[in-house]
Amino acid sequence: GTTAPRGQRGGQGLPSALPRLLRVAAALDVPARWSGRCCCCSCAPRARCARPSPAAGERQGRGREAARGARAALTRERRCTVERADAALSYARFVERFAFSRPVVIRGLTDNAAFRALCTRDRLLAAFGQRRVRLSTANTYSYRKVDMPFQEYVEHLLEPQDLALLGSDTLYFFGDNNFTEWGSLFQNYVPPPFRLPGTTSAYSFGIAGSGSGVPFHWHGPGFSEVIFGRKRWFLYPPEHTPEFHPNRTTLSWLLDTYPRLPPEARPLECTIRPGEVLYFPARWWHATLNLDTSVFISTFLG
Ligand SMILES: O=C(O)CCC(=O)C(=O)O
Repeated sequence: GTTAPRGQRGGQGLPSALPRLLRVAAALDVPARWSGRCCCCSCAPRARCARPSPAAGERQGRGREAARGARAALTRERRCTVERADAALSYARFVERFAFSRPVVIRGLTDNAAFRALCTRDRLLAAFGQRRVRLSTANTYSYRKVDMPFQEYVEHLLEPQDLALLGSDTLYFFGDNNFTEWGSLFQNYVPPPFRLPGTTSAYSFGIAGSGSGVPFHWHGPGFSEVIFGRKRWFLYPPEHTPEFHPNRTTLSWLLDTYPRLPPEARPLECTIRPGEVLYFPARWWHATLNLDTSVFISTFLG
């Protein structure tokens, strides 16, 4: 979507270059994986899961510790502090309680089983593999864009988040969609039925690896739905600017900053799964973390 107010720019190197070992595991309890490929270090093909060199010494120890932390962060589904509702939520109640004041996770609001069937890895590659997609860097102020064939993205870039990478060096496929070329797919998506007066809706579709996500930013209101995978959301009201670095990944924020936050400074948070949509009101700060390789779509109301 559109991004937040302009602010601090420029990278800050991570304190240590963590080894590639930090490719992190997805959780084991997910009903349907998108790729069908296992992506944890213990079962990845050897060549793709390099061990650090013995000379790496102390760095190796730190790396292992960080890898454990990352694995735990992606495996654990913490409690949901966002209000929940189900399909019985009326439009009047949605407007009165949520539309302009607080986020909500609604279960059963849409039925996207048919869309999900079109979004499997094989079907998307068969239909759109040769189409070019536009990737954005996964930082708060997404400036850099890279175009490449969808198949190349899936086969070479769709990997678990590397902890050593900054968000500004991580490419994320979300938004910037070509609605002409991909129209045959998007016309099968059933969006959440709730609209806000005077707004129209626009989709942003994406696919990203486990541990990836978008760091804190804000814009207009909208809905987010995962088609495959689980996505953890972190949200703050407009008056609470979160502590974060705009060029670092959500995963590094979760490992480094989140544990230091006193309870009153913690964000609202919730992990959404297929069959649930999350609504965020205008100007609410939000960051996302894909716990699995995920296929997802936002409906922006603007
Ligand atoms: O789904 C994501 O990872 C990013 C979603 C987001 O930030 C948005 O919809 O504004």
